Amino acid sequence: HRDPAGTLPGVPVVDITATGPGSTPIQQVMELMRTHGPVLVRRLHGREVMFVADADLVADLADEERFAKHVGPALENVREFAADGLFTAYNDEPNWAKAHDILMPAFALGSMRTYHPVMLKVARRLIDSWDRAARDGQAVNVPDDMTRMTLDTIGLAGFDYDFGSFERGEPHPFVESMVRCLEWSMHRLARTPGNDYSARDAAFRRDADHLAQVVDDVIDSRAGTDQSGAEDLLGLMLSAPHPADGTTLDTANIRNQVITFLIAGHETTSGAMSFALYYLARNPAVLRLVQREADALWGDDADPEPTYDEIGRLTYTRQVLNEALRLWPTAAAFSRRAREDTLLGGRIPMRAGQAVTVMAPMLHRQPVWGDNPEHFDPERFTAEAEAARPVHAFKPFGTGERACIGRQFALHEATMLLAMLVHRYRLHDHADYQLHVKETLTLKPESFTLTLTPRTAAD
Ligand code: MNH
Repeated sequence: HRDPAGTLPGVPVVDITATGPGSTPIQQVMELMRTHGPVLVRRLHGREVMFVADADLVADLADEERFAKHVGPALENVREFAADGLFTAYNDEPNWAKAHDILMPAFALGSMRTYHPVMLKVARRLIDSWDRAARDGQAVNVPDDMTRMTLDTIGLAGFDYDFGSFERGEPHPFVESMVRCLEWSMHRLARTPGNDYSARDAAFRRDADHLAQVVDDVIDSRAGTDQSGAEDLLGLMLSAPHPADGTTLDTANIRNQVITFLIAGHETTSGAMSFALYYLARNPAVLRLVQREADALWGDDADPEPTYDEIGRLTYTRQVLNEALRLWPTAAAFSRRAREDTLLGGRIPMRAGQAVTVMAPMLHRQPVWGDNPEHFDPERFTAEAEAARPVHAFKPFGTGERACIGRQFALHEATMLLAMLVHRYRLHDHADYQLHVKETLTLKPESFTLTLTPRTAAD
């Protein structure tokens, strides 16, 4: 156990027991950091967590020799339904390295070529749905539709399973159960010792069982068929032998991986695209530049067929996504543990096993980002600007060997969709939307809606 936090040199301790973390714990820590600075200890019912956003400290935490991923209390809760899936596995759990080695080839940049046609097919489902809304003068719910799109994409690209989300008025039941499971994981952190939470836990069990059921359905629809030619994620999991020992993943672990990919593969990407559209709707000059980039590729072709290579040329669109992920990194926090007794940043003593949580939204607002960090400006992500900035100042995908495996997947999917949308529609912030960030472990602009009109050659 560590010394009382008060003895850490220069690190303020903030006790939030009186109010609790509420329904927006990430934004609460952001506020605390605005008051107390980018390193603090938050105390809740005597439980302490150190939060860090200081750029030098985060750079130090990226040192894989001295620090590693920590499965913190939030991820311990997610383990209740994702167990030893890649995201929530402990570093030394054998299934982490095994699944990582088997699945890495499926996420190499070149593999995105394989997923491109599926991503395009699902992007067209979204566009069909938005065309109908535009024709009927109906508003679209941006985060709901982005979630439909990303869930269908990971389902089809990963597992050849069709959630058919655009044929449903309500979100797919998998999404509803998943959101409640994530909320349970988040709210469980705020529990007051001694209170009775058995009803909530029972409801959680029902939702977790439902997730498991959907996953069994996904797997069963493939079982018994020859997997040797299947190169999607499920095909690899069912058939690929581990390069080192020749064994495949066991059934229980495959279930955990499928749940993990269905969740990690869609929830954060949909939030990222939603925030990007929010900023585009509010920044007409930026929107113009994204449109110009798309127009340069597709002119006034009303129904372009974007190629894989074209997506790589949408560099400004990619900058817009990065800038949206800077202000609202949708997986906002990740934790690191000391491998040995060490001094964090040369000044904060940490014992072996002790952990800190990196708050990416505040890291992304530190002085290395200039004196107006709240300002949305994709110019921060030109190649020159990136080269001039410390490499660890931007961490929306975590760090080190446990960083996001799906980064290229997310960026390809999101870049293509954004470019297709701005090429096709004018976006109208018809409700004068005031940003309200909803937290369900991940972040989304709640109830953000737009109305759309088709672009004409003149605009
Ligand atoms: Mn993703 C890990 C953010 C898209 C699958 N992801 C992480 C981590 C962050 C993250 C942060 C590290 C967490 C930690 O250190 O505890 N991920 C994102 C964001 C997006 C995203 C912001 C979209 C934008 N992730 C995706 C997609 C997939 C995916 C898409 C799958 C198709 N992510 C993962 C998996 C891990 C992960 C799997 C765990 C990797 C590992 O630990 O081996």
